[in-house]
Amino acid sequence: MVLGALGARLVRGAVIAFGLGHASGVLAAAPEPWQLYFQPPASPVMERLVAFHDMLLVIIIGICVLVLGLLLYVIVRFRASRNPVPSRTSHNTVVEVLWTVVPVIVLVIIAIPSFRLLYFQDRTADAEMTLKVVGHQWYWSYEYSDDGGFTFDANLVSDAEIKPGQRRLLETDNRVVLPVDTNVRLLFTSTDVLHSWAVPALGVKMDTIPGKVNETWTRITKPGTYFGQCSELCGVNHGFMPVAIDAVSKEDFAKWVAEAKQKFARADGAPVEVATATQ
Ligand SMILES: [Cu+2]
Repeated sequence: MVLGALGARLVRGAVIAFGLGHASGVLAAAPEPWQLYFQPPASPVMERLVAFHDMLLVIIIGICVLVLGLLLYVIVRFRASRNPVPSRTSHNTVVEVLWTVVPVIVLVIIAIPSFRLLYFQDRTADAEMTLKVVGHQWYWSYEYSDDGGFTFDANLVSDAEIKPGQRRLLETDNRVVLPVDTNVRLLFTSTDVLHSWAVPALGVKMDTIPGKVNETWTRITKPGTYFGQCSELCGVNHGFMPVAIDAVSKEDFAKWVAEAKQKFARADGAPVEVATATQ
């Protein structure tokens, strides 16, 4: 147990020591060269995912050490030179019960927090706003469904257009903007094929499926920029439909919404139609 916790801490220490993580005040959560471990968590779900991962790491290391120890013991203690006449033992009821019951107990120990986390990720009872994510070949569109709502597309910034300081293959022409410390209901669908909207720092990875609406939620705990990518093979440009999210204060978000309503208004002034799951 101690070894496992130490291992997890060592890995995390290395991540921070080599400047691969951002210990506090997340500015940009994105994959880094030679990164180990997760991006710094920025939502309650991701915090719990990391804690669950660390717990599993402890259990896995414990099992590996135990099995390796038993193997080494058997190899040394029962080697041919020491046992010229081998034992003919074929059954031992106590040992057989133990190696059945102990793994079952370990699996139950893992299953309980695992199911709790699955239900925690599932949805939030008190969503303060809704963001609908629609997958297309090969870009995302976003619908802010509250207050009349507006919608826009987010396309990859190509290599030809990328500016210094921007992240290649992760930058989009329009970023998603979300307020921090707000329960956001996330709805997902697609107009063509399966995609998957994945943002590691938020612990969100959800398939977008034509004709179906999936739901999860997030609550971003730190202002900053969060990057993600499509994580379901969806065609030739699968690798070129990133996600870029700006998490801002509630006041800044209200300002952005006012601007976005103008910027993304329909030419005829009609309210933006919210796409249905079946197009
Ligand atoms: Cu895709």
